[in-house]
Amino acid sequence: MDLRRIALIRHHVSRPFFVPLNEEDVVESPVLDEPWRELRWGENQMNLKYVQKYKPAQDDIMYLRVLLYGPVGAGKSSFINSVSNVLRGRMTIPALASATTSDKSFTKKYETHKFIKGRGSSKTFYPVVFNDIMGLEDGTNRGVHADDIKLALRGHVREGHKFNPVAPLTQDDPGYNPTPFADDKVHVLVCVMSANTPQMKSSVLEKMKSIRETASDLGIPQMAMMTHIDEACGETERDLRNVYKSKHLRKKMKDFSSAVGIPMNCIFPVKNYSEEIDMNDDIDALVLSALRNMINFGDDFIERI
Ligand SMILES: Nc1nc2c(ncn2[C@@H]2O[C@H](COP(=O)(O)OP(=O)(O)OP(=O)(O)O)[C@@H](O)[C@H]2O)c(=O)[nH]1
Ligand SMILES: [Mg+2]
Repeated sequence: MDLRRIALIRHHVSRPFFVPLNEEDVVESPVLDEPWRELRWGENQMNLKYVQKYKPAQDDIMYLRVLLYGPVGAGKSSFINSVSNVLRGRMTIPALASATTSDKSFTKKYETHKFIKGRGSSKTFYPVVFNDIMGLEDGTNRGVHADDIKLALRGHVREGHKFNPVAPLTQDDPGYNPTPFADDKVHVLVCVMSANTPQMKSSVLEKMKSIRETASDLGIPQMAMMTHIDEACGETERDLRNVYKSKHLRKKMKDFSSAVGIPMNCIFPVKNYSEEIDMNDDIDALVLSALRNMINFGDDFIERI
């Protein structure tokens, strides 16, 4: 065979093979190539130690108090359970969460959740406590009253107080604490919302706005958690480590940030323990990341008061 013919055959074989694509055939990937926020997935032990070693910056404050608020069914009670699981290293259920999501709040009382540290005679509590609260509902006279949350911020709501959506707490009520201690007051206000719901109702947003304004006046740091990230995005459901690569979740966080006015760097996505029966390192990593930041924000506030 002559050399010219061999060259021609080679040329033919190495020609790229193009398939014409219609525009609708080009599907954009739901995930980014690189995560937009770094999370060190393998460092759970380091973050857990950080939480275990934490002590509030002031001696007269035994407990850093975190108050969770947000729409009904967002996962407030479930987050308390998730934190408890991470701290105890096993499944626990300190806060009753609802089995289903409805438009009526499952949690009705003001309850402080403490987490046991150590065993036997060395048993104590972690110096971080969470207050679970009734959910915010759409419309007036439904769900927790925004004024009750404002009283809770100042420490005026007594343990076990049953919220009354129609009548907010008054000074004559037995549930009113006229003389709160420094650690009855709230040190971090955390808004919990689900990534798996459409836009929040305007009446709920209004209530959240007025609560945030009071917290700002009091100088209380605020952050938010976005739950249900597994249900809201298939890529995250498949692998939680895609959380900061998911375009959908990033957009959800941005929309939420502009709707409620909480900056992106104060919003943390989490997946709560909901149907699992065993512990999971990736769930723990997200819970610990949020928890560590809560402690830092709250402690900055404690230092200032
Ligand atoms: N898949 C999934 N389910 C969740 C998550 N967080 C909470 N849930 C489920 O959502 C439902 C509502 O959760 P709760 O923790 O009761 O919500 P809540 O904010 O305390 O609700 P109220 O007390 O009614 O205001 C429960 O069935 C939980 O199991 C999550 O991140 N992922
Ligand atoms: Mg609840």
